[in-house]
Amino acid sequence: MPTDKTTVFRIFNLITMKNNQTGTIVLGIAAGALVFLGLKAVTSQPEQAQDNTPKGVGTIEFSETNWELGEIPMSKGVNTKEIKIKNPTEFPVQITGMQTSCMCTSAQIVHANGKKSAVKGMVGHGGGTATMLETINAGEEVTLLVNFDPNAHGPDATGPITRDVSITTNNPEKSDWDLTFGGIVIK
Ligand SMILES: [Cu+2]
Repeated sequence: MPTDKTTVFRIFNLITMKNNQTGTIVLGIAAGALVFLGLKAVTSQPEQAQDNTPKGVGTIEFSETNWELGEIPMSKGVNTKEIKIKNPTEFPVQITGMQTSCMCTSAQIVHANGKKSAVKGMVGHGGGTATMLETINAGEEVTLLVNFDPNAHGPDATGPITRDVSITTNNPEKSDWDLTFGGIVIK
């Protein structure tokens, strides 16, 4: 029984010296490999490091920027209007700020998968800050919930109202968006 070492030795001899035919084939293969590697080195471009950083920033568009709620009965409580916000570009965009013009109005972004942003209201009146960081991916459409509470200003605060929702994005060409809605608060 040959040991492992003698087996290796025999194979070595076979490849190098003892068998001319095999040696020629091995040399041929080796030469072919060298030519192949040489050609590859000459013809292939140096590989660029993969860079997945988006080369731009997206923007947003709204299904509506101005709407009328009509009569808003106090008895029905908070009125919620759904607006669609879409990023039609191939780059993500970030909503960096959102606030409303009055403490009776709040706004929240809801993604299709159910993920919700913080609720934003009027800055400085218990509404916290406008700052947020909500990414709208390329091609993504989200829902903006705009909540108006007709009871927020007390039982006598009937009549016409106009409120604004302001949204800021990280798009330097068009960062600020304003939505306006109106209605008539009734008892
Ligand atoms: Cu108000």
